[in-house]
Amino acid sequence: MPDCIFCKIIEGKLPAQKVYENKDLVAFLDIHPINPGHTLIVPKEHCRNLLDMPERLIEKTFVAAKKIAEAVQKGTNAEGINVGMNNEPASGQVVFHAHIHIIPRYNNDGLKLWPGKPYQDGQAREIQKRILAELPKEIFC
Ligand code: DGP
Repeated sequence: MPDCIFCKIIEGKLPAQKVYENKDLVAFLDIHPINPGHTLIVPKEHCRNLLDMPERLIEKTFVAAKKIAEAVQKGTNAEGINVGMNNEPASGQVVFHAHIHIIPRYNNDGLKLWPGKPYQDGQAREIQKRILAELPKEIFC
């Protein structure tokens, strides 16, 4: 994709602090880290986000993410790791080339988890029904 920052990093047209690379994906340090060592795992094939990724690539990317998360945790002496993907602007996605965030965390790093909010009466059952109606049956093989 000509205007994609991550495609340019993958092609070597923009610099990045890479920590891992194979034929399917690359991992490099996020330029605006939540904590030092915040790493992005990026499939080389241009996909918009998780919902656009073929399953074979999801498998490869998440298996690599687990291994890279272990290295990031050890290399930064982190006490925990957040692993996440933002999908679409409402969730915070700003770079529209799929990527997994690996974020080192510390017990006293001052970052709060997202606040939860309680369901209203009947709301959980209703949303459960709507999600079930959207799930393809073959997913439960
Ligand atoms: P997201 O909100 O999930 O789309 O996160 C995009 C992340 O990409 C954000 O944390 C900052 C990072 N980022 C943006 N541009 C660059 C860049 O040119 N180089 C690197 N290394 N990271 C970038």
